[in-house]
Amino acid sequence: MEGRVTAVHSSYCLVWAGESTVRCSLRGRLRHLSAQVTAGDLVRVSRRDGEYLIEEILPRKNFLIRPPVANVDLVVVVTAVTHPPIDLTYIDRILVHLESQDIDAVMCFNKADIEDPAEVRRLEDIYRKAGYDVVVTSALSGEGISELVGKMKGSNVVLAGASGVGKSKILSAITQEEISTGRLSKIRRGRHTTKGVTLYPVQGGAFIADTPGFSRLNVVECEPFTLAYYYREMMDLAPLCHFPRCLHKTEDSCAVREALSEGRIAPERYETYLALLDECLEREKHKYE
Ligand SMILES: Nc1nc2c(ncn2[C@@H]2O[C@H](COP(=O)(O)OP(=O)(O)OP(=O)(O)O)[C@@H](O)[C@H]2O)c(=O)[nH]1
Ligand SMILES: [Mg+2]
Ligand SMILES: [Zn+2]
Repeated sequence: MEGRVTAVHSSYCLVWAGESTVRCSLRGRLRHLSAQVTAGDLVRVSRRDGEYLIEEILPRKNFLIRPPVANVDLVVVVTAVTHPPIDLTYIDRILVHLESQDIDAVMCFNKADIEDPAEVRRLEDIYRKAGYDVVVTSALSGEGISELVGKMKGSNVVLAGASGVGKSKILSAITQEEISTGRLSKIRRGRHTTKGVTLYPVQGGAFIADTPGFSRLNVVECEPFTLAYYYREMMDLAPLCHFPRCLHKTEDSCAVREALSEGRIAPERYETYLALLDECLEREKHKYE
């Protein structure tokens, strides 16, 4: 039978096999797999002497490094507006990484119950215009939670975003599981009962994983001229620029800057593009030192 790995412990894995979770051993010749198997993996499982064994890890369609989850269909990028203050470069760094891995993303503006609705709408518009699906939620009041679940059907979903934006709270609103929030989640994380991430089954065949907010994310690792191809609103324009390796910075006949001046690209997105571009250029410079 086939199933999806939902958690990895040091000597066994939990595998969701259709309608329940089974505990699968990694013994004998399979022991070497314990280093490789990750939450999200699709596996073939056999039953011998009443015990489940993982026979094979099926080929992965992708692999997210931070957090380590295999076969991700959708990442929900969660943010607040002022609690904590939104960091557009942090968000766009995640979105660029996901575009480069060909993983779909949805933007989620959480804490709608305490944020200024006008400001939420302004930020919503920026990401809608950029080509992203957006949902506004309050994990506290429940607003938008069923809409978010509706976007998840059948998918392997990861919640990502800065610390304190409400990822764990959203997960518990979705799964009705008692998952500690705030200070408690940190204590929980320190215990290391599971290696890496735990996936929770959700109605409709979906899975969802919580992750801790990362204070540092990897620098964008792409050639400078390819960065615009990871901005949804720029990817179709970049090939129209006069220079084939246009950086959309100061070059003449630049389709991206033209779209910016005509209001088709949000200045906020262009600003994070320039910030991430500088990182790419910096990296390139050191590559040849
Ligand atoms: N008012 C309000 N507070 C919320 C909402 N969602 C979460 N919070 C609160 O915000 C704080 C942080 O929530 P968490 O769910 O722990 O945030 P997190 O994103 O999981 O943070 P890390 O695990 O550190 O990455 C907690 O005190 C929550 O109760 C919301 O929709 N509205
Ligand atoms: Mg959390
Ligand atoms: Zn250009």
